[in-house]
Amino acid sequence: MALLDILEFPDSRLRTVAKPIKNVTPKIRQLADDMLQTMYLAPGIGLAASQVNVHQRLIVIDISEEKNQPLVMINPQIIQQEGSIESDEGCLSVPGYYEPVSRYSSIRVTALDQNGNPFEIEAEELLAICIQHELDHLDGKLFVDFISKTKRQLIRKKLLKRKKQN
Ligand code: GNR
Ligand code: NI
Repeated sequence: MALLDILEFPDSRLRTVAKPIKNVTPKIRQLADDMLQTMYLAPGIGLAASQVNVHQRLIVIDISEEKNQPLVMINPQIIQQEGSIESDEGCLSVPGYYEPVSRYSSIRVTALDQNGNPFEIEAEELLAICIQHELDHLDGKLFVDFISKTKRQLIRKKLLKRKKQN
């Protein structure tokens, strides 16, 4: 197990579009484990490989209270979507900031699990929000792309200033 460094906005590497995973190798399984450990420690409810500077289509999620329901999704794809829900979103790559974002309230998603087996899930509310947020990371998008330019630039300025102080 290993803890991974999380890239922070406005790091341009977060804008990389991740590539599909062709083979679910032991290395990919190790990456998923390391991402889960990194996510739990942060703490967060989701993490995309893009955030740890690995530009392959892998996300991990755990929205359970007990933090005992890890979900690994490789090459996730939304195949159905409906409704809308607005909620305050945060991001481990935009630490300390929360802004309202509108998402589909209900989605169906296909993916491969850590053994390379395909599965399909229906997700609603927080799980649906989290999957859409993580999928955006794989496409180089961040929740701050959906807020006003003024707010985004303020967040950018403050995060850069904080980074300098560290
Ligand atoms: O930990 C996280 N919380 C969260 C809250 C509302 C909407 C989305 C998220 S995902 C975030 C972790 C993260 O940055 N994943 O990419
Ligand atoms: Ni995020």
